[in-house]
Amino acid sequence: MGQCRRLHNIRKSTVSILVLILLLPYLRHVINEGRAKLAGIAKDHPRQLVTAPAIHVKHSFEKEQATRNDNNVTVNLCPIVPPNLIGAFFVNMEPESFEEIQKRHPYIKPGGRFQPLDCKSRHRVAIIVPFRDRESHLKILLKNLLPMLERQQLDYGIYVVEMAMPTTFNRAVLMNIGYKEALKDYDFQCFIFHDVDHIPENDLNLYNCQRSPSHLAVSVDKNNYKLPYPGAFGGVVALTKEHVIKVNGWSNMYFGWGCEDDDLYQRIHQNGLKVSRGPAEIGRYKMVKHLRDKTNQKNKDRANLLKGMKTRMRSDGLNSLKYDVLKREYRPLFAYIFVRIPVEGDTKSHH
Ligand code: UD2
Ligand code: MN
Repeated sequence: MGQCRRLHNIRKSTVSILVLILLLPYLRHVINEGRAKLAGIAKDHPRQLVTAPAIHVKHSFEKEQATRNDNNVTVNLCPIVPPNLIGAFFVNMEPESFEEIQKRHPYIKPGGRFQPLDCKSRHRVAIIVPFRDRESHLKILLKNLLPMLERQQLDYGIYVVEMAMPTTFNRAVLMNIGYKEALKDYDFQCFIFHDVDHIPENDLNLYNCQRSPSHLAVSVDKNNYKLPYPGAFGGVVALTKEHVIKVNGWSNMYFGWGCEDDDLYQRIHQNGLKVSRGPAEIGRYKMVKHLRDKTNQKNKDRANLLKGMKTRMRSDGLNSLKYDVLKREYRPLFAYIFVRIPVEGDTKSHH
């Protein structure tokens, strides 16, 4: 009986392999069609490929000639549509050492700064990553993100902002600090606030800013690639410097997990702005699997804080931000900013 079944199985698998081989050309056709469709979608959705020139390009740049600020070389302005995009790409979720990653990116300057070599970028973008004890996530992120940012021809910098122990984690306050510290280095126009565990899967999801603040992590594998609720604004978002100023940045009061992203979403709407989103096929991410961190437990007060957001919005944010910088290092692949955040009753910290 056992023998019989095994023989039967062997025959069955031979048949399946044969069927698969016969189907191969058809499968390839289906995959190619899918890619073409994606490219088509991108064309129909200007968010992914074209940005609002009014925000990003000064008039003098429109002449297609520009001077790059490094050695005063005159180069052409990069094309509006970056020519080397590939759409959906293979995401590699294995961490790799920073040194290995660096070897593949010889043109990245200390602090994770990069400019395209042969044209002047249209976008000066700072990527702000809130961080604590997630080194393997950071390695996976950089490994997948850096090649994509280069293909997108951005003039970018990466800021990893870590919060000192033992204070309960506060993601939003780290976003505010990243924004402020990045502006001390360079005249960034656009800020991508980026969870360390969100790994992009499609380079048509351009890391630049537009007229409206945008939610870039539209579909995440953890949520079965669906938006969890209409006002979701977690994971990865893009705001211009003007947007950040208009909404007074993020609230500083959300210690622990939850609702700080909803607070920002409401600030945006309270200030007469709207959130834009591209198609789910393009705003795709894998989230590195993880448990809730011990020092980032659910914030019990989050619903109340969110209820009172409107009355606090003008006084709680960039204009009330307090922190001490403990370390500021221009590491090969990112600027590392280590900070202490004062908590109530703590009088030692000031800024
Ligand atoms: C959701 C949101 C996230 C944020 C969070 C609530 C989505 C897709 N994601 O993610 O954007 O709003 O809920 O706070 O909606 N971190 C550390 N070390 C820690 C804790 C947090 O580095 O110990 C950073 C890290 O960048 C991480 C981010 O904070 O990705 C968000 O924390 P999370 O990943 O634990 O939260 P999660 O996955 O529930
Ligand atoms: Mn996460």
